[in-house]
Parts: sequence; structure tokens; C-alpha cells
Amino acid sequence: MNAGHVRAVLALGSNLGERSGTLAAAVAELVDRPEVRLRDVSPVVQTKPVGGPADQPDFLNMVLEIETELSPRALLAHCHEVEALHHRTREVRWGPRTLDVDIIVYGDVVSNDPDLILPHPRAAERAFVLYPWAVMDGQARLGGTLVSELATRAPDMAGIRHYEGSSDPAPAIH
Ligand code: PH2
Ligand code: MG
Ligand code: MG
Repeated sequence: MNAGHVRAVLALGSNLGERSGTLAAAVAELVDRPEVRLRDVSPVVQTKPVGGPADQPDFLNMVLEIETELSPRALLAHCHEVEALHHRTREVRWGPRTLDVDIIVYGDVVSNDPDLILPHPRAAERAFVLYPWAVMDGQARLGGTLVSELATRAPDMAGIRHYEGSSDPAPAIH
């Protein structure tokens, strides 16, 4: 499937390694091909982990809006390639990761494909996606409801902070 120019929202998360550097590199890598163009980026937020092991580190999260000619599946494969550049492994569901890139919406496509459910099935209740999205685009809607409204109702909203700069350990000097 190729629907021409489609707007898509991607959500990025990192809670291992040099988190903010990883997110910045991933944005550049995601748009480093002609079929993907960056339209907008959110601020970076620091968030408490939702689900997964209780003792995992806090995440940095952000979202971006792209315009793309890639099909949903080709875009997903591209997101997985960028994750692999950051040595993403999949050992524990919702466990700690250097980089996660999820497709939140792809135009107004609705899909029940188990490998790529669209819109993302848990986005509507996750402030770590909704809050940065609402800051980026105050008019954005998901399933007919304002994303900003969904964010205020999300259980993890209290754990969201604007990320002020590096609280990561300084990278080693070689
Ligand atoms: N991603 C998850 C599960 N839990 N929690 C936060 N705060 N941020 C995430 O990106 C995140 C999560 C699954 O991908
Ligand atoms: Mg995810
Ligand atoms: Mg993912």
C-alpha cells in the first residue's frame, strides 16, 4: 500500500545509555531518506516507566510528525532499522531499552494487523506519548478527542517532567 503523502506521528523512548543523544540521533536517522520528511518535533520529557520491571530507569520520551510516502509496513521496518542502529534488543516486554520507535498514527488508517495495530492501541492512555504530542500540536485529535484532553486524564501524567538537560552520566572521554 502506498497512499502518497501521509502524515504520521512517531513516538520515541529511551531509558538506557545516553538517552538524549540517542533520541537526537534517532530523529536524524528517521528522516535521513527522501521518503520521510520531518514536519514537527515535540519537547523531550522525562517520564516514569509504565509497566514492565518495577526497578527500570526513567525514560526520555518525545514525538515527531513526519510526512512520508512509505507504506505503514515499510515505515515500521524503517523504525526497526533505526532501533537496531542503537542496539535495541527485545528481551523483556516493556523492559528497559536504548531506543523504542512506535508508529502512533499513520494518516487516518485503522489497522488490526497484529504486527502493526493503528492507531497504536495504548497511545490514548499514555501521557508519555500524549503530553509531548499535545505540546507539539495543540489541535491534534486521537479517536475524535483532543490529545491534550486525553493527556490530562492519563494515569501517568503526574510522572511527566520537561527534560532540562543532561541528568545522564557524562559520556566517557577516550
Ligand atoms: N514504553 C513502553 C512501556 N513503558 N514507559 C515510559 N515512561 N516511556 C516509554 O516509552 C514506555 C514506557 C513500551 O514501549
Ligand atoms: Mg513502545
Ligand atoms: Mg516499540
